[in-house]
Amino acid sequence: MKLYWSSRSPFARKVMLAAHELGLAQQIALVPTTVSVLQANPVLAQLNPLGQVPTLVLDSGLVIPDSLLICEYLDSIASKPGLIPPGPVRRYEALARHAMGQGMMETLVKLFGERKRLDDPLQPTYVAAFGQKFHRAVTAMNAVCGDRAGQAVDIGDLALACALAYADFRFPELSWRTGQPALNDWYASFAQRASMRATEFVVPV
Ligand SMILES: N[C@@H](CCC(=O)N[C@@H](CS)C(=O)NCC(=O)O)C(=O)O
Repeated sequence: MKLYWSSRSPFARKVMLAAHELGLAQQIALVPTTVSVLQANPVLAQLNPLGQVPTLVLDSGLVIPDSLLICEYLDSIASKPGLIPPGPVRRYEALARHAMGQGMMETLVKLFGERKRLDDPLQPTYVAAFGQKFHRAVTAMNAVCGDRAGQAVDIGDLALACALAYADFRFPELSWRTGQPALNDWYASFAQRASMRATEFVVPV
């Protein structure tokens, strides 16, 4: 299978984190792909009209867009699945944390886009609102991450780790650790995982 992927995309990193955690990384051929909201990548847009990374293309030709859907597919073919736990309680508890991490990533990606819109008089208002949204989510996750101690890694952990790693990568000035000791400890431990080390963000030279 082929993954249209960018070394700067937090959504693509989440997919590769899942692949490493599930022991499937060697089965995925990465296709480095440059995307822009303003200019569709012609090769990718043929496969996924949304023109977004990550996009997975199976050997059968089936195209799977969207990072959560791709993670769900990988979990379904793994010999030891479990990133999306079964049963209504654990499943939706994990997916709810995933939605929070995903929303944090989406907020930061929008914030990154705002840096390029310096001609817009509302730019500072958007920057402030996105920053506040991110900090509210960080505070909420600081309050619950202690419950993850000793639990098996799940999709919610992957999304949260990618969001915080992306904040460090693009927005160190947001200083998300300030006043969030539990989340700082949780992330410091999670960041030691082999999957995190194998999927570091990279800006191509
Ligand atoms: N909901 C999608 C979001 C993917 C996404 O926004 N990817 C960005 C890169 S970080 C992208 O492809 N942007 C180009 C575009 O939206 O046209 C997912 O989780 O996979």
